[in-house]
Amino acid sequence: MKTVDILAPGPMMPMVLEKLAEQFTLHRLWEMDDKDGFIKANAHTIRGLATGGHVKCDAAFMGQFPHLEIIANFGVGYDSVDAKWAGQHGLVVTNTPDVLTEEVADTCLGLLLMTVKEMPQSERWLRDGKWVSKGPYPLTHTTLRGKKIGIFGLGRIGKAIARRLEAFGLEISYHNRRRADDVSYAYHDTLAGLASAVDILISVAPGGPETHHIINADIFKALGPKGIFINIGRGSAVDEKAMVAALQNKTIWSAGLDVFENEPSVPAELIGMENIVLLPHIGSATHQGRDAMGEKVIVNIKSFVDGHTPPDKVVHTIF
Ligand code: NAP
Ligand code: 8YV
Repeated sequence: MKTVDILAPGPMMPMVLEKLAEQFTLHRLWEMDDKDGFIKANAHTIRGLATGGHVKCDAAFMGQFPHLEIIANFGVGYDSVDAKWAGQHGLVVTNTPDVLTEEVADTCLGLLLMTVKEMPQSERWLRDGKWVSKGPYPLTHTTLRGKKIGIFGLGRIGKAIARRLEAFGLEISYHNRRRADDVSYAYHDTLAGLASAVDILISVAPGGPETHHIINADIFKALGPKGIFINIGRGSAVDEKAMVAALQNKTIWSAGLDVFENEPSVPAELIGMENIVLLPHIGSATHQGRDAMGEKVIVNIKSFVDGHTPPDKVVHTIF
């Protein structure tokens, strides 16, 4: 008998919804006409939320459910969940780490190469017939050779990116709040220090209040006029207006961006820039990667309901 009520506030992968519905009583809030009415009538039955990237699970939302115990997030980044509030109120938050690490690192390397080697631009040149009408694509403005790379957020994905960059023969340094004891890359105790020491800054740091707009005008100034900024972490970590200005004024040279502040909206100024590369948040976007993430959502909820500590309980909720 299905005895545990799980609420999905927004759409999720069909596979996740199907498996949840097999094991639990699943409520699909986003499909309901009278969402407030449903919550008023049923809030006391809900024990778990299954949620994904763009649905805000803040205190006001979670606080409506008096018997809520677990929030299972689809995504390693759980910045849309107020995990601190959840922890303070005895709720467990889980995420989907590890299974997407190598996938996202692959995407990051692709984005880096596309940006530095102007691959989308040169492909457009070919498709537009310019190879025939104008001749070869112009030599690229820059190269990866001899470049110093800084990684902001040297965690699981950051280290997977760094391992790939080592094979490229590039010098790596990083900034985290704490020095990582399992790497020998140069550590900078400030983000500004890292930005001023490198040619290319890669952000793979989480979103949330601690990193909000941490990459601002000062950081772009420190990166400098030949600098390239790659973001595969979270758009909210960047002051997007400052980044647009830095690109327009040539405070930095270029950027490769997989994530944005108000997805899926991307500022028109960025869309109009020929010399930057924009991807629609595809870091983990393969069937294999997303299926593995979906499995984790199910396993985390099931394990919690069965009375265990879920394997991916996030650290914010451990006091
Ligand atoms: P992780 O292992 O937790 O790594 C995060 C790293 O960031 C840690 O090394 C942490 O080190 C550092 N960090 C956290 N807060 C910081 C702060 N305020 N200042 C400086 N450093 C800070 O996480 P992960 O699995 O690598 O994932 C990282 C992020 O990538 C996710 O949170 C998500 O936002 C993003 N992501 C994006 C995609 C995509 O599709 N584009 C896919 C997956 C993940 P300290 O604790 O020492 O500071
Ligand atoms: C997903 C991500 O695209 O895991 C993350 O933190 O950013 C991506 O893997 C996203 O979470 C799906 O909503």
